Amino acid sequence: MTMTFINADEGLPHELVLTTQRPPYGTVGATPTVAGAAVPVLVAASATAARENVSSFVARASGTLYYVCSVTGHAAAGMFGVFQVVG
Ligand SMILES: [Cu+2]
Repeated sequence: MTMTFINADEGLPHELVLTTQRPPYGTVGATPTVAGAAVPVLVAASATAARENVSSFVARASGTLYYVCSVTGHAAAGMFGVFQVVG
């Protein structure tokens, strides 16, 4: 799977990890548990350019993963979602 992560937020940096760790998350976010499915912190976008990272990983089993922003405080504030692997 190829994942494109875009930070279009001009005010804040963001990060993305995929994890099997369920919410709730503390101030430090979550630990990545899927090899290759972590995006380093993308700095805030400029007025003219979003920040982008493309990463690839192999989902080895079906199930529920969570995508989580691990910048301090972001996951605790609700910056996460669910990712279903089927097949
Ligand atoms: Cu964030």
